Amino acid sequence: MTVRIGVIGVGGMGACHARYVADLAGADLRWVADPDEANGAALAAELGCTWIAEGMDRIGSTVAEAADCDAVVIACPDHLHHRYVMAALERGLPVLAEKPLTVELQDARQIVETEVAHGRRLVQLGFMRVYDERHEQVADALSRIGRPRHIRAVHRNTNDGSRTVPQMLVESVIHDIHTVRWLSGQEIVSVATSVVPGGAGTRLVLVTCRLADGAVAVLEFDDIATGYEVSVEVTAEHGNVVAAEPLRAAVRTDGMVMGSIGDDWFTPFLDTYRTEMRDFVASVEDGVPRGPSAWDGYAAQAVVEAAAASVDADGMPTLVELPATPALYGIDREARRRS
Ligand code: ISE
Repeated sequence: MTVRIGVIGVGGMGACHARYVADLAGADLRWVADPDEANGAALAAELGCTWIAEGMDRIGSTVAEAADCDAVVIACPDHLHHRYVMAALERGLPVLAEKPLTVELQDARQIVETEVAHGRRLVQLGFMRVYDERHEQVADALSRIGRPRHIRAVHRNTNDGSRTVPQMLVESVIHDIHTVRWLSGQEIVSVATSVVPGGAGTRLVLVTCRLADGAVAVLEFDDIATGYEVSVEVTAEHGNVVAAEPLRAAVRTDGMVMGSIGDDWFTPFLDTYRTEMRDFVASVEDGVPRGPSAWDGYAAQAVVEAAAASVDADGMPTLVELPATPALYGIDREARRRS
C-alpha cells in the first residue's frame, strides 16, 4: 500500500517532514498546505506535489470530496494544532502532530475525549526523542537496571532569554516532561519550579517532579547556553545510565581538546525525525498505532500548567491535575527500533 500524505504547515519543521515523506518508499506526498505561497509553492514544486493555502480545504469535514490523503502531518503554528487535529479526527484520518498537542489544556482534553469516543488511536505526537538512538539506549538499559529512582534531564538552548517561562515550558521543557514519563512509565504527580533571571528575561527554568511511584525527576532547562544540547541521566534500582555524548570530531590544538556543539535544535535530531516519519507511515500502513499518543500530549500539557502555576506560587510544589488514564492509552515504554 502507498500511504498518501498531506502536510499542513511547511515552515522549518514541516518542510523537513515533507521532504522525508517525499523520500520514503511506501509514501506519496500529495500536498503541502501553507498560507505563505512563496514558500509553500516552492516546496511543492521541489517535491512534486500540490500546494494549497489552507489544509482544511482537504481535510475539513464540510468538504464534499474525499480527503485525498490517508494521513496528515500537522506542523503549523502551535495555536492551530487543535483545529487541524480535531478536523482529522472527525474524518478518521491518522495524524502525526507536532508537539505541543495544543496550547490550551482543555483543547488537549477535547482531543483525547474525541479519540476515545472514536475507539481507536489516530494521533501520533511529535515527542520524537523516543526515536533518538541515545534515548533508546537509555530506555533499553532500564530493562536491565530496574525502575528509575531519579532522572536528571538537561536541555540547553541558544535563545536570548526573551521567551516567557510559559513559552519555555510549553515549547521546550515539554520534551523533557515526556522523556521522564516515557522512561519511568509513571505519571508526574507534582512539580516545583524555580526560575533564574538572565539575558533578556529568564535564563533557567528548573522543575523538580515527583512521580507517582515516589521517584524524583529534575528538569534543567537553560535558554541561553553556548550550544544546543540534550541529555538524560537515570539512577535506577540496580545501576545508573547516562545518555552518551553525541559523536563529534575531537580537535586537538593549542594544548586543548575541542569539539563543536552546534547551536540549533534541529540538526542533532535529523535522523530521528526521519525514523519518526518512517514509523508513522508504517503505522498507517499496518493500522497499528504507535509512538507518543494524544494522551501523552495531554498529560505533558497538564504538567506544563502545574509547573507554570508553581512559578506563580513562588516555587511551591503544585499538584498535577490529571483524570484516570483512559483504557485506550498507556505510557508507551517501548524503545523504538530503527528499521
Ligand atoms: C523544539 O521542538 C525542540 O526540539 C527543542 O529541543 C526545543 O528547545 C525547541 O524550543 C523546540 O521548539
